[in-house]
This record gives sequence, structure tokens and C-alpha cells, in this order.
Amino acid sequence: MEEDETVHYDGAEGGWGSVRGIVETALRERARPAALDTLRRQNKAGGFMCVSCAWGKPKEPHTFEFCENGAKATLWELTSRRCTPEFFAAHTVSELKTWADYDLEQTGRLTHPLRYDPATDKYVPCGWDEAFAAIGAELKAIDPGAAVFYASGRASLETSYLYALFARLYGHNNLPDSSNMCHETTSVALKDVTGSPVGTCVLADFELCDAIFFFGQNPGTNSPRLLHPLQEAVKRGCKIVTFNPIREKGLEVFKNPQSPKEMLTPAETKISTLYLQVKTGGDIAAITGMMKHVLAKEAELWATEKRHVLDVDFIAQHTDGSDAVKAHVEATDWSEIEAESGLARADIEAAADIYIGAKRSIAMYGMGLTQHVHGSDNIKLLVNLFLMKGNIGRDGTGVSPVRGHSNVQGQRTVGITEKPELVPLDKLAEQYGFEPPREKGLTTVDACAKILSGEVKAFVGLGGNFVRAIPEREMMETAWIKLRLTVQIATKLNRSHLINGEVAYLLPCLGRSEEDLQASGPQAVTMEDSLSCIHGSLGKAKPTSPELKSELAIIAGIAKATLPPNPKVPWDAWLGDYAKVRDAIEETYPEQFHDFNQRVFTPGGFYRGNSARERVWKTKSGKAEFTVPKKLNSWGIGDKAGRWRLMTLRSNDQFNTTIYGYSDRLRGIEGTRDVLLMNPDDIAAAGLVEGQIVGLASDADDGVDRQVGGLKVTRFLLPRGCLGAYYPEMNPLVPLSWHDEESKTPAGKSVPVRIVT
Ligand SMILES: Nc1nc2c(c(=O)[nH]1)N[C@H]1C(S)=C(S)[C@@H](COP(=O)(O)OP(=O)(O)OC[C@H]3O[C@@H](n4cnc5c(=O)[nH]c(N)nc54)[C@H](O)[C@@H]3O)O[C@H]1N2
Ligand SMILES: Nc1nc2c(c(=O)[nH]1)N[C@H]1C(S)=C(S)[C@@H](COP(=O)(O)OP(=O)(O)OC[C@H]3O[C@@H](n4cnc5c(=O)[nH]c(N)nc54)[C@H](O)[C@@H]3O)O[C@H]1N2
Ligand SMILES: [Mo]
Repeated sequence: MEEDETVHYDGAEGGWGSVRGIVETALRERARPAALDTLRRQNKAGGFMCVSCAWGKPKEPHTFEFCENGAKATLWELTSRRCTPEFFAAHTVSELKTWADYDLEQTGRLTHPLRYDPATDKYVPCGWDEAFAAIGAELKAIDPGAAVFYASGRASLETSYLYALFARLYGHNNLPDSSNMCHETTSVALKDVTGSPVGTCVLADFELCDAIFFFGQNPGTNSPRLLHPLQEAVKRGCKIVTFNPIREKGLEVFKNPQSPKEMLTPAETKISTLYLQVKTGGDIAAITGMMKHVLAKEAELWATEKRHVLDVDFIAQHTDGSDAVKAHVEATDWSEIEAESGLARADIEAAADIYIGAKRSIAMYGMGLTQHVHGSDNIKLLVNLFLMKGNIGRDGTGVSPVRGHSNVQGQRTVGITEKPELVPLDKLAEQYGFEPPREKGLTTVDACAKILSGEVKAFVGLGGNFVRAIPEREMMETAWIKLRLTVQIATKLNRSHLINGEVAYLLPCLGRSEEDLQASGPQAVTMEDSLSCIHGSLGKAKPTSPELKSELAIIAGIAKATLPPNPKVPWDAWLGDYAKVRDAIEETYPEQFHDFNQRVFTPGGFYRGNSARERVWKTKSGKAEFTVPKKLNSWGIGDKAGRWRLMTLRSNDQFNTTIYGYSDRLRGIEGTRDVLLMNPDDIAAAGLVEGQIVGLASDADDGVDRQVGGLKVTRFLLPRGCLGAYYPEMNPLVPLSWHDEESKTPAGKSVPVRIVT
């Protein structure tokens, strides 16, 4: 298969294309003048922390420490368009449901608190006090266990801490967040095998490593600032090996838009030394193959030179279970490995040789590993490989999941989790004088199941677009309207705001780039990046509307109206001065957040520490765990004729359910999102022709009819048997039961489908 046969993009990631992307967005969003100043302050100490991705922010930032997509996110927030009460007076909710998601958000920033009026089928303006009182009364009238408090991973540590505290004071642990659809696989699997639920790397490790192994993450689109350390690593000789079914541009070549020299010359950096187009779900097999080659080389080198490839001292002292894994790997045939990974033995061995030759290696990964039925095994296998050579807990080494939302990791750190065992409940009990609920709360998938069964009565969404982001969309939308109460806290109108419970409120909040003025003056907030560093962020842009409240103020308002007064829970004092919330966080988590207020604006953020990095293993055995995988692929269903593995993908012109536009520039797909990406040989073998319009139907063996139509067959360089199409449009095809077995993260990267003509 030749690349020329398929659609593709000739330029590098970065470069003039990304500059054009920013300019086009500025025009399309009709960005306010404040946007430029905000961009200049983006991701710098004392500045404002980007709302796009969670990648680390360096101590010495670039002049413009932002990327194409970070700029788009800021410009999106600082649009001059407004979605006002007059707009809602002119359109019924039923009419708005017929609009495209893109057009809903193009109406601009929400300006007033709104109540849904079922009699007129319209949103009508309401006062804040009225909204808080009504929501409080509804929450008081139901069993707290029947309420779900969702969070999309943006809200600050301060707001998140109070949101989680509110849930527990009220009486539940039903705190799913976007992480439950994203890196929950990481939180569960890494915790199991290393004792720490987050990555072990810091930025300095990227200056020391000799090799980086990159699995299923697309930095060119989703974390472009990560391309800077990658480019610098390549320039000093570090090798990058990529496993991805798609040849993503950012992992092939990069032109630094921050470098005038690179922008004016043909200079670009080749990023990946070796690019292996693993079959979707084939990573366990590929990593098993690498381990097999490492073990073979170990035997060979020991027999001939009495030297080790493995770090035998580390394995003996720090790990558990290596013998079983060795036996398993040795018993696995290369023929199975090749069939399951879709890769040739020689290529896997070449990757393993790079691993063997490198003194210090880093593993990076994203949704390509987490969103599978055996996603946890993907991650555990990667850790196996890294334990073999002691590549965790040494400078220049480690496992580094690339997280999604800008504070998704931090939300977990300060208590937004459905897993009570991860929260210092005794400490909270003492600090606030109450008995916190101890029973397990609902994950996103559990919450959906209980909305379907009618057991959940109330849903509060702190940001996000839940109904669009979850699996099983059609069924969920039908069940959703049976909820008694829905409350959405948001900056812009989206689909989830049009599917309402009997009582429904849409509460508009300040964006992070806007000034948040409270009794003690302008307030800073904090977030945690993927590398466990905490950064302060100060919004300076003039608020969209004087009616807006901060997310923290909205949570405090609802909490006060719901809970009995408690002198130990000073909502008004917290609202007046967020430093007091940081004091409360410090009291709950003294080890990680000591001197919190003094350290808020530390350049590069302050590191909250990671036990696994120190080789302290907080696991069941007290050691790092080797794991025998249950299967050789992470695809949870057998192959059969006519069944395809569908990956749901993000384009370069979206942020999750927010569609900025219709240009997936780095993949060469323009003007539409209604495409079905397919290998040209598969198109022919399936009797289709390029450009034909087809549909997809669920092939999950559960008898449920799920269909999406209107997709244009598009030739694309993919492994045989794999299909690609865009998220969130494909979400009706994902069964609710189709998720990682251990963490319940929906398995959006290997959805079984049939093609319907
Ligand atoms: N501009 C922009 N930035 C974003 C986001 C956005 O939507 N837009 N979303 C944010 C969020 S919340 C998140 S979680 C991150 C998501 O960032 P990523 O983790 O990069 O997520 P995806 O783009 O969904 O897919 C990742 C890659 O996995 C590959 N892949 C699919 N299946 C497999 C497989 O079986 N094996 C392997 N090895 N690879 C596979 C795909 O080809 C794709 O390149 O980005 C964050 N940043
Ligand atoms: N099939 C499939 N499904 C997936 C995925 C996939 O790859 N494939 N990815 C999953 C992943 S990784 C994630 S993280 C989820 C994302 O799920 P969510 O986090 O729920 O969705 P987003 O699209 O990020 O939410 C966008 C909305 O957030 C609101 N918003 C924006 N900024 C702010 C703010 O500052 N404050 C508040 N309160 N609201 C704000 C706006 O109203 C906007 O419309 O989707 C998941 N679903
Ligand atoms: Mo995510």
C-alpha cells in the first residue's frame, strides 16, 4: 500500500499551517481584543494556564508558550459572540435540537442564568438566588444516593475540592468525571502495578532519555506543546519509536512555529525513528513481542559475555511476579504475536533493539491504550516492559500518560472520585465534623446504567457535554428526560443542555481567562498538569457578562442552599478569598500541598511528588508488579467475517465535543467530518468504492440495533481490518457495556461494527 493512494497532508505539524489555523480561528470566533493579551500570558508563571491540554508547562517558557489548539481554545472562550436571553426567547429547545453541535456553540458565550420552562419549551432568564433555592430544594427532596455530580476535567483545584466536599457533605460519592471516559484506565492500572495512579516523569526526564516509546497518543493535535521537548530530544540523538495504527503527522515530522529559522527554511525535524502501524487493539501482542526479544537477548548475552540486558538487581529487589511473566512470554509464539499485532517480527525486534540499546527510556501513551476492553492490560504490559530494565524511578526514565483536560489529573488529586478509598475520609470527617459516606460511588458507565434504570434522579454537570461524550447515546437521550433535576454549569451552549430533566437549569460561568473578582480582590486558581506539577492561573480578561459567576461561586451557592449550616464549612469565607480554600486543601493533603499559598506561582509549577518515582511501591505486595495479560489483544471480542474494529478519532479542529471547524489538516481530511477511513485494499475487498456513502451498525453480539449513516468511504493508510471515524458522531455505536474490564473506561478505540450499504 502506497501512502500516495490515500488522503494525506504533505506539510509538517507546526509550521505555517498551524499559524494559519490560529488566524482562521481568531476570525471565525470574532475574538475580543483581550484575547491577544491573554495568549501572550498563556502558560507562564503569574499568567493564565491554558484550558486545552494537560501537558507540563516549562520553567522557562517560550515567547509564546501556546500551540495552535491552545490558541483555538482561548479564542473560543474569548469570542465576542453572545448567547443571550433574547436568543432563547426566539428559539424553542425543540428547534435548537435540530441544530448542528457546531452551530450551537457558535452562538457564543452564555450570559445569564436560565431555567427551562416546559410550558413554552424555552429557556427563560432567572435570578441566581432563585436558581440556587430551587436546586437546593430539589436535592433536599431526594435520597442523596440518587444524585450524580459529574465534572469535566477543567474546573480548578479550588472548585473541584469544594465540589467533592459538597457531594460528601450531602451524602454520596457519585463523582464521575471525564477521566472515567479517558485515563481512568491509567488511574486503575498504574495504581495496581506501581502503587501510584499517575505518571512518574517530570519535564527534566525528557532531557536525559535515550529513547521514547510512544503508544496511541497524537501530540500534533492533542498536546502540541509536547512536540517541543520531543524535537529537542530527537536533536540530541534520542530515538522515538511510535506504535499507532495511523501515521500521525506530528509524530512523523515537526516544524517549530516558535522558530523563525525553521519557519523560513525547509528545516523540519523527523520525529519517529521507527513508526509501527500496529493493528487497533494489537499493543499487548506488540509489547509481548518486544519482551520476548529482550528475554532472548538476555539469554544470549549472559551465555556469551556473562552480561545482562535485564536490570536483575532491580527486578529482584523491587518487583513481584517476573517468573510467571517470563514463562508466559516465552510460551507465546511469534506467529501469534505477528497475527495479533499486525506487525512483522523483524519490526518488533527492531523496536526492542532500540529499547535494549537505550540506558534510559520513557513510555508515553494516550487513548490508543486506555480506550479498550483490555485497556488495563495494555498499560500493565507496558509497565512490565519498563520494569525489565529498571526504567521506572530513575532520572531520564518513566511511564508518562498524556492526560486530556487541563485539570483532569488534579480533580482526582483533590477528591473528585467515585472511589472512596482514594480519599482521606477520616481526615475530612475530622476537619468538617461529619460522617462521610463510605460506599462506592458511580463511575460514568455506572451513572449511565442507573439513569437508564431510573435509579438516578438528579444530575449536576460541572462543565462538559455528558450526553454527547458518553456511549450508547440514543438510549441515554431517551432515558435522560426522565430525570427529575438537571443542572448544567457551562460557558457555551451544547447538546447536553437541550436534553433536560423535569426541572432544569443552565448556569453560565466565567472562563479561566476571565477576571474573577471576589470580596478580597481578583482571585487566582490552580491546576495540576500531566507531570504532577501545580500551577496558578490568573484570569485578566473582562468577564463576558456582569451576570456571570465563577464556578466556585456557583458550587458554593448550590451547596449553601442544600446543606444545613455548619460552622466548620465556611462557604462565604471561601468564596471571598480562594486562598482560604487552598488552606483547606493543604489541611486535608498536607504532604502534597504544604505551603500551598506560597507556592502557587512557582515557575514551572510545584511538584507534588510521586511515590513510584522514588521506588516506593504502594501496591498490595509492596513491590512493582509484573502482570500476565489475560489475552494477546485488547479487543474484547473475536474476529469474524464482516466485523471491523472501529477507532473513534479526534480531528485537528475540535476539542472533544466542541467542533471548531471541519479541517483535519494533519490528516488531509477537509470540509467534512462524515467520513469512514479505510485501507484501500479493504475498500476493494468489501466491494465498496471510494466516495460511496455507507453506514455503520453495531456488531457487539448483544442484539441491540445501533446505527450511524451518511459516511463517505475515504481511502486512508490504516492497517487492514481497522476503521476510523470521528468522535463524538460515532458514539451511538458504542455499547454501554463496551468498556475496559477493570476501570470501566468506554472502549472507544475498538468498537465492533459492520458496514451497511
Ligand atoms: N486539540 C485537542 N486537544 C485535546 C483534545 C481534543 O479533542 N482536541 N482532547 C483532550 C483530551 S480530553 C484528551 S483525553 C486527549 C486525547 O489525546 P489522545 O490520547 O491523543 O487521543 P485520541 O486523539 O483519541 O487518539 C489517540 C491516538 O490513538 C491511536 N490509536 C487508536 N487505536 C489504537 C490502538 O489500538 N493502539 C495504538 N497504539 N494506538 C491507537 C489513534 O490513531 C490516535 O492517534 O487530548 C486532549 N487534548
Ligand atoms: N467515542 C468516544 N467517546 C469519547 C472519547 C473518545 O475518544 N471516543 N473521549 C472521551 C474523553 S477522553 C473525554 S475527556 C470525554 C469529554 O467529555 P466532556 O469533558 O464532558 O466534554 P467536553 O467536550 O470537553 O465539554 C465541552 C463543554 O464544556 C463546557 N465548558 C468549556 N469550558 C468550560 C469552563 O471553563 N467551565 C465550565 N463549567 N464549562 C466549560 C462548554 O459548555 C463545552 O460545550 O469524552 C469521552 N468520550
Ligand atoms: Mo480525555
